Amino acid sequence: MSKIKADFLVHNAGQLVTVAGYSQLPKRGAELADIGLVENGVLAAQDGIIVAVGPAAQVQEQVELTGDATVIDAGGRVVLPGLVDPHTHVVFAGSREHELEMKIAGMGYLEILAQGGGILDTVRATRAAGREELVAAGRKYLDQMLAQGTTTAEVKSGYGLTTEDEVKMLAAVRELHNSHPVDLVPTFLGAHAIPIEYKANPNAFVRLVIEEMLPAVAREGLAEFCDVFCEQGVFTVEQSRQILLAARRLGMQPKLHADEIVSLGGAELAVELGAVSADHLMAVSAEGIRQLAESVTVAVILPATTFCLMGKQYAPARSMIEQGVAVALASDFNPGSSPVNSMQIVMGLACRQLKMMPAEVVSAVTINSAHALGRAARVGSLEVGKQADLVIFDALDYRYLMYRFGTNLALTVIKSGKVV
Ligand code: IZC
Ligand code: ZN
Repeated sequence: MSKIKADFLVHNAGQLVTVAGYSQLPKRGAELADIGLVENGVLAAQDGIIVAVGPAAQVQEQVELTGDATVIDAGGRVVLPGLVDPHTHVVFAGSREHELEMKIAGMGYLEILAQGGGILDTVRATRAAGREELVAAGRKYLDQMLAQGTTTAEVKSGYGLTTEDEVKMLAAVRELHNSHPVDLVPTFLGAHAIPIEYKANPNAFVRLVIEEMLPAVAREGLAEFCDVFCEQGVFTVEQSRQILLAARRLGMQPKLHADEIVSLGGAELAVELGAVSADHLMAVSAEGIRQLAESVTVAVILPATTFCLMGKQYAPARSMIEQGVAVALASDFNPGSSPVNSMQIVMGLACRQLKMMPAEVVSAVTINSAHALGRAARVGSLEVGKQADLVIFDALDYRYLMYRFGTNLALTVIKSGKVV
């Protein structure tokens, strides 16, 4: 029997968590706890693609190493698929630490925004920044994310709010995607806030998004998805529907900031449009949960946002899982509501605040988050044919990753079969 060539091998993984078997459809209910754990596992790759994975004896029999192969001893530790962060705003200028005092004093997120701060503060800084400045800032944050185990991340525009500045942001995302190891998935979020100059006429801004921004983004092929911040005082359900329908006509698939603070029916709209994901859902209705459970839409939950907003009400993850909603987790990294870019912190919060079990959390930050980005055929699990994106953690049991909190446990991050 001829052996499979491999130029990369990780062996002696005490727990090789493959999350295998769910590349076609996202996991629901009890499937979330099925994480394909292999004891004393080995993974082999060639040219960045996994060629063999499983128990040591089996894989070692199948593969033959090339002369220059990289061989890594995991030292009995935990190995997971590279983490997939399906909701971030990682490209922006400036920062908003001054909001911390306002929030401690009890001021709400939407109140800060209504006074021209919040997102609009970051819009001012981002408009003033050149593309190179955005790329430099984004690179720093992506370095931090990669070092903490994130190998694929979605990135939204939405701090430009003019055609030129939105295109500038997405061009920065493209430049980062082409020059940084983290794979980036671009989303157009021109409808992130009503800019000050359109405050008296929000519908004119919606027209600008539909008639000018979307065609410009589509022309350059700058975004795969389109998102809208559907929220009280931001964009209504009807405005969100119009924007996402127009985006879909131009080939951009819908995503939605849904029911984050006020229950407006965002989840229901996401389902109606067949959106790839409905994100936040802290204020989702019972009907919204019921509809999500019967849909293809992945519910992306962002517990670091609730934590940083000092919110009392987390998204009802347990109820969603029990009713059959496909649940994923993301950081929502942004300069306002979630200055958190560590998926490990999100994982710790998911156990403590969402009452998700550690195995469910593993699925929610790997294969289900890949589904929330339409990337499940390529990443999110350790299976033959997929990208060799994996992380060796300084842990002997995967539950230790959620048990510890706030320390980066990623020891070695491997992207497309290369240590980064
Ligand atoms: O900059 O505040 N929720 N958009 C919707 C955000 C948070 C990002 C921000
Ligand atoms: Zn967001």
